[in-house]
Amino acid sequence: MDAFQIIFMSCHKHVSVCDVFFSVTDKRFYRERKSFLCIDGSKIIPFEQVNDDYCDCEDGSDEPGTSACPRGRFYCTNLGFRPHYIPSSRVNDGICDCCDASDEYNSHAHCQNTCWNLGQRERAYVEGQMRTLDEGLRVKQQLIEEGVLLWREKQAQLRELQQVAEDLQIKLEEHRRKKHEADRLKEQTLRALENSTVNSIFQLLDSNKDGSITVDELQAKVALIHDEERVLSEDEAVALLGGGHQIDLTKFQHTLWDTLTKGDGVKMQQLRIVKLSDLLFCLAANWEATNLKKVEEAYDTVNMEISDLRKKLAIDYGPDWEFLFLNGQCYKLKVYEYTYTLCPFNQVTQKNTAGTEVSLGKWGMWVGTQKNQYSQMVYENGEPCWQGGSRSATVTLTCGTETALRSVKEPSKCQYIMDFQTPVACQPVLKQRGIHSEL
Ligand SMILES: [Ca+2]
Ligand SMILES: [Ca+2]
Ligand SMILES: [Ca+2]
Repeated sequence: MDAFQIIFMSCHKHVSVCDVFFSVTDKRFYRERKSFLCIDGSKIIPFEQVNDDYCDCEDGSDEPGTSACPRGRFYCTNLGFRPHYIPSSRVNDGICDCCDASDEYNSHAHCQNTCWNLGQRERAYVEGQMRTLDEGLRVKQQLIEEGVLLWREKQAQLRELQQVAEDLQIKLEEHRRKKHEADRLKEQTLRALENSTVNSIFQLLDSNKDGSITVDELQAKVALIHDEERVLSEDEAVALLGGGHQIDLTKFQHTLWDTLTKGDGVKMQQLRIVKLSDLLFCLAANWEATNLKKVEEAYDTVNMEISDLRKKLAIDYGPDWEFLFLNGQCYKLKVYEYTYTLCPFNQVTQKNTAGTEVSLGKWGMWVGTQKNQYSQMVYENGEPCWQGGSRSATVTLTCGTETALRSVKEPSKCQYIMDFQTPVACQPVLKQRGIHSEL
C-alpha cells in the first residue's frame, strides 16, 4: 500500500480543510519545518506560506492544495482508482475533478467519492480482458497445432500434384506422338482416297458384287486399329453402315464414304484407324487432336494448381504457421450501406447495396512493429481512386476469442483501416503487462 500512503499537513490561514495529499515522491518536500524550499530550488519561504492561497514559488510548489499558482499541480490520491495530478487551477473551482472529491475541499460543489465504483468498473474490465486473453491463448494453441497439420497437408498436396503433373507430362508426350502419327496417316489416307472413286471403294467392299455392302462384308475388309488392329464388332459395323445391316451405293456415299473421306463423323469418334483392304484410312486425326487437347488442358490445370499452392505456401504465416488457417477464409462486416469482405492473404473488397463490388486491395505484406511484425497487414493496389492512386487497406490484428472483422474506417480517401480480431493475435507478453500497476 506504499503507493497510497498519504501525508497530512497542517494548514494555515485561509485554508480551512487541512488534509492535502501528495504523491509519495513529492511528500519529502513538505515536511513541516521552519522554512520551505520551492521544489525548483528558486526560493526559500516561511512554512506558513505553504498553502496560504498565495503563489510564492515560481514552480507553484508552495500551493499544491490551492489554485493560487497558475502552473501548480494538485495530486488526486483517488484511493481505489488511479491517482493523478490536475492543474492547481482546478482546485475548489466548483467542478469535481478528482474521483475522491479531494480537489473540492473548500467549495460549494457536492462531490461524491466515486473512486471505488470507477476502480470496480475498471477492474471488471481488466479482468474481462484477462479472461479474453486466456481464452484467446488457449484457442491460439489449438490453431497452432492445426496450422502445423494444415502445413503438412498442403506440402503433401503439393507433392501429389507434382506427381500428377509428371504423369501427365508422360501422357502428353505419348499423345503428341499419337497425334503426329494420326496426322501422318490421315494425310496418307486422303491422298489415297483422292485417287479412288466412290464406286471403286464400293466395289472393293462389295465382295459378292450384289450391289450392297453387308455387315459381314464390312467386317471382312475393314479393321479397327486402336492400340492394336482388330476386327470390327457388329455394332461398330452397323454404325459405319449408318445404322442398318446393309447399304447400297447411294447410301454408302452418305454414310461410310462420307465418314472415310471426312474422317470426323461423330459415329467415328470411337474409331481410330480404319484399315480398308490395302488402303489405310486414318480417321483418327481429329479424335487424337481432341484427346491431346484434353490432356493438355489437364496438364495446364494441374500446373496452375501447383503454382497457386506454391504461392500460397510462400506466404509468411508466422513462426508456427498460426495464420495459415486464415488463408481461404473470408470475413464480412456491414458498415452502413457497405459490406466489407476481408479474405486474409488474398484481398479486401467493398460491396454496396446495389451489389457493385470494389477491390480495396490485394494481399501485400506484414507491416507490424519491429517487435511484432504480425500485428498488421496491408492490402495494396485496389481499384483506382478517382483522386488518383489506388485503394489500399491496412488491417490491424487484435487479440480476441473469435476471429472476426470488427471495424472498418476510411480516415482518408481510399485508405481503409480495419480492425481484425483473432485468437492468433493474442500475445503472452500482454499478460505480463497485465492490469494497471496502480490498481
Ligand atoms: Ca504560498
Ligand atoms: Ca475542481
Ligand atoms: Ca454384297
